Amino acid sequence: MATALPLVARDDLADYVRAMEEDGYAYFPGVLDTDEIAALREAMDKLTAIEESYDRHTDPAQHGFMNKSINNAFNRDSHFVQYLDRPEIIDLIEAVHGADCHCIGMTAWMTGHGRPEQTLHADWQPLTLPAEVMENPEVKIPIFITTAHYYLDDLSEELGPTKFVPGSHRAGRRPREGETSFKGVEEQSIMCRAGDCVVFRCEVWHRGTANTSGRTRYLLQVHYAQRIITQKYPPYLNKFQFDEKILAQATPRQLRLMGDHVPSNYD
Ligand SMILES: O=C(O)CCC(=O)C(=O)O
Ligand SMILES: [Fe+2]
Repeated sequence: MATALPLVARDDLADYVRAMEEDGYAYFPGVLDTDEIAALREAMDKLTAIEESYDRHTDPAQHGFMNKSINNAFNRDSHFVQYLDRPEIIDLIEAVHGADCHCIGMTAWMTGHGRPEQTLHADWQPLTLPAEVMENPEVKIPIFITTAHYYLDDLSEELGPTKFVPGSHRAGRRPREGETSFKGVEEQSIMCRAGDCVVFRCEVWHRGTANTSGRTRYLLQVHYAQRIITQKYPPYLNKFQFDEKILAQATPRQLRLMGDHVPSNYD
């Protein structure tokens, strides 16, 4: 039987930062209320895939399961803009990436019945270092990229929870083929409730799992990074255009998160 990942709310921002350093992830219970969950699911349902923007919406008859993922949802419907800087979450993001950090992507992701198991992976491994270096407590790797997962369902094993190997960001490498644990700690399921948010750093070993539930899992992913790391807003070469109406409504902080920066290195 799969084990559930410990999900513990922290007392203050310093504790949340410590969780990112020690465990590689942090948990925020009940971020969205029932109405917000329903509104976000509805907004996700309304989105349509634009092939040029690398969106996907598969036909289950051909692909085996429904997979709808819409990139940069904040630019598609103003409803999503508030998820650039959701209170509490953004405080942690700015604390770990710096006050000039930005959003490198926002994906509205719906995965249907039949979605297969993913293999364990790190979303990005910025540095590969020997185990003896990583075991030195003085070695502190900056947090380069994080993802906030807003879960919009009560998770069950059937719906396909994300699995994490807690502490695996200290491996200094990606998981090897077939590896399911780090230092004796096995992968564990995020069995959270609709409206909860989990923030994790890019080096944490994790994976999506099979959806055998007969239902669709709704997940909003917001990716953040240190400013020096590029934003991923396809289509590229001048083809991505911000929606003027969305820019006109955005706050200065939301504009900065979309890329409205003051000059810095290399500018
Ligand atoms: O679907 C999930 O729960 C996680 C997916 C994931 O880690 C990925 O696609 O990189
Ligand atoms: Fe991933």
